[in-house]
Order: sequence, then C-alpha cells, then structure tokens
Amino acid sequence: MPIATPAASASLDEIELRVLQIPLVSPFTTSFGTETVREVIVVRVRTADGGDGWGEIVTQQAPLYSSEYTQGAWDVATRWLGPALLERGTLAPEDVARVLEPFVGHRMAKAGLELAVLDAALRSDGRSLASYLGATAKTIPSGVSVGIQADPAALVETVQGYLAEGYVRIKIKIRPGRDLADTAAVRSAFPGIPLQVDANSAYTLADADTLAQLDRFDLLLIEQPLQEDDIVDHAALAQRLRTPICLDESITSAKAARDALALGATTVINIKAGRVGGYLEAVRIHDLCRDAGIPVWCGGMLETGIGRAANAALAAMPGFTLPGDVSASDRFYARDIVASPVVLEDGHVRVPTGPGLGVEIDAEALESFTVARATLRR
Ligand code: OSB
Ligand code: MG
Repeated sequence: MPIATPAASASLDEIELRVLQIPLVSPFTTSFGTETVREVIVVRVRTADGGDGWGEIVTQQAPLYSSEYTQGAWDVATRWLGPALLERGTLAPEDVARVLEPFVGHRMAKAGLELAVLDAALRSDGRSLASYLGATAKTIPSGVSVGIQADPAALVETVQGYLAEGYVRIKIKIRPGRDLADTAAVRSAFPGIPLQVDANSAYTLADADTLAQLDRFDLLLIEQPLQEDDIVDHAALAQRLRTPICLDESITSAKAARDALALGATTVINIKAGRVGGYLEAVRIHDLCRDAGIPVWCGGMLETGIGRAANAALAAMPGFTLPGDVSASDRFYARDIVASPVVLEDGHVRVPTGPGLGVEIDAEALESFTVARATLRR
C-alpha cells in the first residue's frame, strides 16, 4: 500500500552533518571484519519554521559490507547531495529521491538525508513515522544479530545471554571455516529456537556442498551467501538447498528486488532502508513483496537511536512477518544519542508514537561522540 497521505513540505535552511564514533559494548565480527567502534554520520536539517529533522547515514568506516563508507558518504553528501537539496529549498520528503536521482549510487547517503527531511516534515505535521508509513503493529518482535565469537562454545554462551534477555530470534554470522560447527553448536544447545545465519557474501557457488550441509539445522534462512552481484549464482544455489535464501547486500532497490525474485535468487528479503536509498524505497519493496507473498524482515546497520526508531516504525508494517534485527540499543551501545533509547520488553520493541521519529536527541551525548562536522547553508 503506497503512502496514503503525503507529508507536508519542509523549507530547508541548513544541513548539518557530523561524523560520530560511538564505542560498541563488545566487538562485532562478521565475515568482512571486526568493529569495536561504530563510525556513523548523523544528519540534522534545519527548516525555516525553526523545526529540526534528524537522520542517519549508516555507512561504516571501510567499504567492506558495500562500496559505501564514511568518507565517501561525507564527500558526496557535503559536495553534491546536500547542496542539491538546499538549492531546491522547499521540498516534500517524497521529492528527495527524485532530486538526488541524477547522482548515481550512494544510497546510504541519500537515505540519511531523506530521513532527516521526513523527520522534519512529520514533526511539523505532528504525525509519527509509523502512522505515515501505514504501520499497524504497536510492538515488534525483536531478533538479534550475533557476531562471530572466539569459538563455538563462546558463541553458545553469547547466544544464551541474548535468549535470557528475551530475544525471540537468533541470527549468527558465519564465514568459511566458521559455519557448520558454529551452527551445529547453537542448534544442539537450543533445539527449538528460531535460528538463521548470515554469510555477508563470503562464499562462492563452489561452496554449495558445504552450504547444503546447513540444511540439517532447520534454519529460517541463510542470508546473502554469495556476492552482491551473484544473482544468477544465488538462483543456482537455491536449487541445491532446502534452506531458504534471503538476500541482503544484493537488494539495492525495488527493481533489484523484483529481478531477484523473478530469477528465483531469493525467497525472503531483508529490507534495510540505508542499503536501498531510503525508507520510501524500503516501503516499495515491502509493498511488492507483500503483493507477491514474499516474507520480509527489517535488517539493521548498528543504528543509533535515530535509525533504530525509524527501523521500528518500518518493521511495524504488515508485510514484516519475520522478526528483524531491530534489537535494543544496549545490544550495541552503553550510551546512545537519544534520550530514551529502544529497550527490549518481553522480546519486543515498542514502535515510537511521537511526531516524526518520536525520539529526542541527547545533545550532550551527540556532542561527546562527534569527531567532525560540517554545516551547509542555502
Ligand atoms: O549483514 O545484516 C548485516 C551489521 C552491519 C552490516 C551488515 C549487517 C549487520 C548486522 C547487524 O547483521 C544488524 C543490527 O543489529 O543492526
Ligand atoms: Mg546481512
């Protein structure tokens, strides 16, 4: 269902960008590397009526998950995308993607800017992002993404901790050499839990025999086993596995989602607003999957309280039938940059109801994590 009632226009006076470095509560290891600090870009738009809007550019420090990374996003946002929006002056959130469309790629940077405009417009309308998106759930079931640990025993202990906190679905990261034994250990320790694995593009079709052995662990899905552009290979792999394939990295737009589904490369989709260029494109993917009977879930990029609130609103839409990676803020951060960070309540996260993102920025925390800033003016 497309957005029922468009948002008001925002008149942009200023765009402030900051690079933040926020320590993680524990290192997060995937097939592409280990992070101990979340480097992220926070966007604030200031409007003529005095209202602010906040967004988050979810790039990471290095281009390992995708081609985007902090300094690249900073450059394109300050040099091209921000000035193009300011030149337009007054625009509705629904116009942002079209204004930025001439600039190829850089979807995370575009998504962060669009989110800030959305937040400003909805705050001035007094509407929540959830109601704007047509979200129906008041709370959403919360899954957690667990990084690669020292060994399978350590992984079981870490998973045990998250289950004790109440998380309703576990996702473990895998890579070649850290796949079958890790998954077997978690599955045998917790026979009944909803469990899935994420390879972050670490395999090739030559690994199909190994990946097929994951079938015995009764997984919900295997996320992005092959490279971002391996659509045909994913379709071939799908023929070899009983476990459903769920694409993450490969789904860069609604068009990419449609193509991957048509080719049989994926039967479940992880929707991340940053990866696809914004929350409005994310809604288009939700809508096409809902029409096609394809389950979707909301992925994460270690968002701060800003993006985490937006993800909770997105994940409250009716097509999100699988638990997402929308975990509590304290899964990653001892201190967040919003006043009331997302918490876990009985395995669920509450969908914000206040205007816009429904979060207030903790100015002191924001300041303490800021390592660079720039202000763009009309
Ligand atoms: O592949 O889903 C992923 C984090 C950074 C980059 C890619 C991924 C992830 C996660 C963590 O799995 C999701 C989260 O809890 O934010
Ligand atoms: Mg993933």
